Amino acid sequence: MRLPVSTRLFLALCAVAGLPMLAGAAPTHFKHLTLHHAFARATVPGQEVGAVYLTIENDGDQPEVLTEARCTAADQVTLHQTQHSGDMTHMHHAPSFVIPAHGQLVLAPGGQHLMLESLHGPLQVGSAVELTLHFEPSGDVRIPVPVQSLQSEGEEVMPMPTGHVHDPHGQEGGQAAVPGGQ
Ligand SMILES: [Cu+2]
Repeated sequence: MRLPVSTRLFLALCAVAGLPMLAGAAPTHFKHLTLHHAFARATVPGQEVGAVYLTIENDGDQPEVLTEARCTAADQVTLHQTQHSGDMTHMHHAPSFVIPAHGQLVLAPGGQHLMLESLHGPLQVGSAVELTLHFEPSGDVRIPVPVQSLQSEGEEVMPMPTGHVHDPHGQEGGQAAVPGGQ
């Protein structure tokens, strides 16, 4: 059976887009919650704190509240909110994070995150830590969190697909050289 061109193209795109996902953790389904895109920032030796980011979706009819977190790699995990006022950025503790009914909570660089405090050692790219999240009312869920590099706070983490090179100058009808004038 021959697949239509559009289907074959779609499958090819999925294959390309799917590659980077192999490096990350699979989503975790827990009751009405789905936890995905979890990652921890790599740290350097001597660094006392680290950060974990993830997205939590709530398919339930009731809000869920993330009240507590624990991690195998640190003494303590706190819920943090980054705040920008003028050109100052600071973080403060948040007592809890709410995931609204049929909504989501995105923990991302520059915003809400989980702070790993008193790290037991450097978090190295390619390794993983184990995170336990406590939700009210659903209870505890444990997820693996891969360690990834992140150049700077607030920078989008975009895994580069391997084996696929996108030529920015290709396709679009060719780039006509603009005469420079004489
Ligand atoms: Cu923080």
